[in-house]
Amino acid sequence: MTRGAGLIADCHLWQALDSRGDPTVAATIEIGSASGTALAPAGASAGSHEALFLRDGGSAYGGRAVADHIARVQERVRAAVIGVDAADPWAVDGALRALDGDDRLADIGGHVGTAVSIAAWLAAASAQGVAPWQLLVGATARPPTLPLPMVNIVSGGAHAAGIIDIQDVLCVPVGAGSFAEAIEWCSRVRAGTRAVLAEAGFATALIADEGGLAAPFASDDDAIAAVVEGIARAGLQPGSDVAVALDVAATECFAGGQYRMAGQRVSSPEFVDRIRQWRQRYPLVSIEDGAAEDDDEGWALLAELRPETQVLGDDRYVTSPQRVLRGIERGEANAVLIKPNQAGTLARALDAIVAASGAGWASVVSARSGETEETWLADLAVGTGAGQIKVGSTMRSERTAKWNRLLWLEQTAGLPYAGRAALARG
Ligand code: 2PG
Ligand code: MG
Repeated sequence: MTRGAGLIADCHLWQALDSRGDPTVAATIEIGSASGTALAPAGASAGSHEALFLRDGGSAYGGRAVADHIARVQERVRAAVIGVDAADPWAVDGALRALDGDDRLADIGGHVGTAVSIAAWLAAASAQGVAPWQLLVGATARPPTLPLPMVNIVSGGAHAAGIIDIQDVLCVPVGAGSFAEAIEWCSRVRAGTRAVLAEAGFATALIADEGGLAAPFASDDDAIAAVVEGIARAGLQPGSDVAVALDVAATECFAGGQYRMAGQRVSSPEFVDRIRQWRQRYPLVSIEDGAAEDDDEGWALLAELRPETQVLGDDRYVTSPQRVLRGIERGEANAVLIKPNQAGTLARALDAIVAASGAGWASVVSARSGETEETWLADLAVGTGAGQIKVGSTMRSERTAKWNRLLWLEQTAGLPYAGRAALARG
C-alpha cells in the first residue's frame, strides 16, 4: 500500500438511500482534485455486537432517517480526518476511534465510520491513479485473486418475511474454472430452481431482499432440496459442479436459550443435529451461523462439522479481529464473514482477514441485505485475496454491480481465479 500520497483535504457526509429504500450515510472525501465517495450498507439480521447503525427516529422516513445524526457529527468527523493520510486505513481508523472512544462507535456510528474509511480508500486510489483493489495489495499479505462466489438462490428468515426459518440457501460453483463461468452457472441454477418452484405451484416473480426466490415451502428441507434439484435442472452436477451453502442466521431463531425450528422449540444440540442431518443428505460445503451469536454450546458442536465443511461465522465474529482470535482459540470454526460495516472501519475489516488467515481460516467478503449500487466490495475481495465473496443473487443492480466489477477485472486485470481452493479446510 503506497502511503503519503495524499492527505484528506475535506470530508462531507450526506444522507443517501440503500437498496431497501432506507436512508444511509454517504461520505465524500477530497484530496486535492481527486475525490472518493462511499455509502454504508445496512443489515436486517444484524448481530448485537456489530458497530452501531444509528437512526434519527422522528417522522422522516418512518424514523429511519440519518440526516439529524449526520448534522450532529459532521463537523467533528470532518475536523478529525482532515490532514490524515487517506491511503493509510489504520490512520483513518485511529482518527475516527480517537474521536468516538467506543469500540462499537456508539457516538459517530458504524455507518459513518464505514462510509468515511471506505471513501478515504477510494479517494486515495483515485489520487494515485490506481484501481481500488491495487491499493490494498500487501495489506493482508495474501496475493490478489478473483474470489469464488457464493450466490443466494432461495431466501427466508429476515430477508423474506420469515417464510422459512433459515435465511439463505446459496449455491457455490465449485467446479467452475473461471469467475465468468461461475456466475453463469449460478444464474442457470437460479433459473433451474425457479422452474422447479413454478412446477410446484409457487409464484416465482416475488423476490426477497437480496434477489433470491422466496416461496412458502413446507419446510427448510424442501427449500434446500429445491436448490439441489435446481442444480440438476440447470444441467450441472450437484456437489462436483455446484455445491450448496446455508446461511442459517441462527441468531434470528434463538430466544430464551432455545431455537425455533419448524414451529417447535428445540435445544442447541437438537438444532445442530438438524444441520448435521442436512449435511448428510445434501451436498453442503459451507454452513454460516449454524448457532446463535452467543451460544457457546452450539458453536462447540458445530466445530465437529469440520474439516470437510466450511464452518463460517457472521454474527459470532462481527468482523472483529479480537472475536476471530477467540474463535480460533476455541477451534470452533474455520472461516469468517467479512462485512466492513460490522467492523465500522476498513482497517478493522483488514485486520479481521489477517487474523483469520494467520490461523488458516478462510475469509468470505460479504454484502449486506440493505446494499448500495457501489462496487468497492468487489475490489476489497480482490485486493485482500480473501478468496470468497457473497453478494446475494445474480439479479438486482446492487448485486450485479459487484459481479460486473469482477467480470470486468477478470477480463482486464490478469488476476488468477481463486476457485474451490478458497473454501476452508481444516
Ligand atoms: C448475512 C447478511 C447478508 P444481513 O446475514 O450474511 O446476507 O444479511 O445484511 O441482513 O445481516
Ligand atoms: Mg449471515
